[in-house]
Amino acid sequence: MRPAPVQSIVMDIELRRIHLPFAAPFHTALGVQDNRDVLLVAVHTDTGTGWGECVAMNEPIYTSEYVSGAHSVMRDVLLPQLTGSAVTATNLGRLLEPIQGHRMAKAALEMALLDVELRSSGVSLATFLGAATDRVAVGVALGVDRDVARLIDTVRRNIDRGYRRIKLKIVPGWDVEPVAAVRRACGDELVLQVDGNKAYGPSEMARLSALDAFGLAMIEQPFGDLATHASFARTVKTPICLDESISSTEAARLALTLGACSIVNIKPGRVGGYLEARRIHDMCVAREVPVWCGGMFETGIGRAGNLALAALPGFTLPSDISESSRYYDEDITEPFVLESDGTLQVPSGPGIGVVPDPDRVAEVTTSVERFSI
Ligand code: NPG
Repeated sequence: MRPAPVQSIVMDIELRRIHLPFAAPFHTALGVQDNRDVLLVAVHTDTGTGWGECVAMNEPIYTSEYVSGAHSVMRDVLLPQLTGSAVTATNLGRLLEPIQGHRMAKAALEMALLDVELRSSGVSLATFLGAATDRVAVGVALGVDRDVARLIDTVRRNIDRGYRRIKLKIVPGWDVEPVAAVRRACGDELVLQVDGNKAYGPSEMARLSALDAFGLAMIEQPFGDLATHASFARTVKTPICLDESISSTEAARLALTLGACSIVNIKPGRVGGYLEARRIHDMCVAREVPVWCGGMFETGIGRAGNLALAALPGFTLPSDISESSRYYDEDITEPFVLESDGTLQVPSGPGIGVVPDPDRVAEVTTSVERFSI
């Protein structure tokens, strides 16, 4: 049986913005990212403090959510909605039900509540969610690099580092050629997949079908809508995975029913939290659909939570949970370091199993507000 978290009395909620530069810029169809402006949520209760991370990006380029919007909806709508209620991780969804969307903001709040409640019960998030392992196989996502020789070099370095699979970002005009070159240079053994981040239109289907020749593990979200993916999936043998389109269990069920994908990327922030992420996992397991955990350049806080989720038995494909140094020279928690077998250790301590370093957090903080609810 899955353990239930102990309820804590919420005293106040801290909204903290931090600014972290990336170790190197990251190019995708969505543009170039070279830093993250992160919203952290700390829930202070009678039993201690819990931390959550909002994965909304600096700009509304991945989905409509973005960090300043998440901060504002949290302060002006979500927290006032909770005023006067005995809020817990389990009743949060119901309390916030009248508020449409804003899943990344809701997820951050849920994560902080889960952390503090599980901490006071001495249970890890991994155990609470139903983890089947203490190590998670991980891959790495590589940005668009239009210099093929340098791209191959980067792929080789990451294989040598131990990553279990390589995901290449693609954009129209930079897809078949780099994939062919990497496959040729690195051999058939390499587990390789691509991610289009919705950058393609239906007229590019025929061109994308050429990717079938390279034995890819999957093609991830080339288009924006389910119907186009469903017709594409009927013409290619490479499995299709969806990311941006999967906003909830119902969205995932519809995508699978329509044949728009046969693999699901689960990002807890995108779907409104770890509890909904687990529901999607359970639904996919029941349908024998493999899942993996996507990444949003998380700090150690989000990375810890994602490792707990990715330890569930349906996560049979390597997740986008790179080691911390891939994105940050200095994180706000102890860094996650890749094991030689291409896995990361699932935190086993209570709650999310990591705590931010107060000095490091103070160093990168740009604002802090505290609210009583
Ligand atoms: O490892 O955390 C990571 C990043 C993985 O490439 C990654 N994320 O589409 O999944 C994605 C992509 C991304 C997210 C790109 C948000 C841009 C914004």
